[in-house]
Amino acid sequence: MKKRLDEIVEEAITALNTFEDHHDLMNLKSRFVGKKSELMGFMKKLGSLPKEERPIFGQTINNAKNKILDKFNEIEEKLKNLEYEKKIASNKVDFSMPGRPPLRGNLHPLTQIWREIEDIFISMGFEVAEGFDIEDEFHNFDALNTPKDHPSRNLADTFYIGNDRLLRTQTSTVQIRVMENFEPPIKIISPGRCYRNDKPDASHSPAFHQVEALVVGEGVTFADLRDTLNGFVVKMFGSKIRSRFRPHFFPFTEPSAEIDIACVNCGGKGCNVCKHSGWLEMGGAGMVDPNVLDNLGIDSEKYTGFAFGLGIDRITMLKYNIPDIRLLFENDLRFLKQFK
Ligand code: 2NM
Repeated sequence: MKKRLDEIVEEAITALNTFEDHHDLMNLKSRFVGKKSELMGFMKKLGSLPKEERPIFGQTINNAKNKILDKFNEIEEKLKNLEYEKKIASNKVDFSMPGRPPLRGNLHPLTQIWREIEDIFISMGFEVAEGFDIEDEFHNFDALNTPKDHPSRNLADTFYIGNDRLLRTQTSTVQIRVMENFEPPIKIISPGRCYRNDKPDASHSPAFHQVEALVVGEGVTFADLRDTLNGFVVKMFGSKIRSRFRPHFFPFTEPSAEIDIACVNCGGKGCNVCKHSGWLEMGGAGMVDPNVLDNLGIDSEKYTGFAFGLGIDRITMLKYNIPDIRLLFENDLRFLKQFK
């Protein structure tokens, strides 16, 4: 029987080596190790052997069966690889196809404009200074020459959080801190978030963004203020956009002015965006009040300075034609995705 088993293994391996296709392979498997195979026939005869001979014969049959199955598995594996290669050859899998690109986000439109503003002022020789959103009355009001009874100090206008702490209403606080700590010449901008107790509507948000500029040095004049602002407006909105000053009052500057730029939508002819005036309000400016300088230990006989403040939200809305400031704070992805 052992001899016959060796013959069967030999036959099976020879047959498996010459298989034609997968169907063929399955037939061979059934012929050599299936229920009706000669090999399994030996298995059935085991029972008629003397008890002590059964284990050794069983083992021999199993060894033969395993040899055949090993060969079968090896061939089946080869066949699978072959089919895979055929598939590739017939272009069903195209490895040259580009992968699916991962979704990419974009910076918030405010952040984009914020950075653009910084870049413009940096190119004009300014440094960027940032401070704290939570401030005290000295830096937000007293140092800015704001009278104790000024309406902007009112609870209805300013968010107080107790114990001489409030949310800054403008980033001048940063400029006060720079003047406290550094000698002129000073040439900084301070972009940042500010807070005022305003009821939200299309053009107001209780949290908003401002960039203020401060230049202090010997012989700094209103003409420098004009040229600096003009330079910024031209770089931000293009050379055709004109700007103008209107006389105004601020406690911290003298003289003071409000800044308008020609409507970026209609070029000054008059449209809905500029409410048919041809001009858009952009912020305020002025020569730093000598009182402010002296209170911070800067000799106002020797030094003069100018300052201005612009709304980053407003600039962003004008650049991107955004009709409502609240869109900038809602973080609706359908809105934000448009600024790629
Ligand atoms: C504005 C308008 C005008 C301003 C003044 C100062 C400081 F600290 F020098 F006094 N910083 N910023 C200023 C002047 C801000 O915002 C509309």
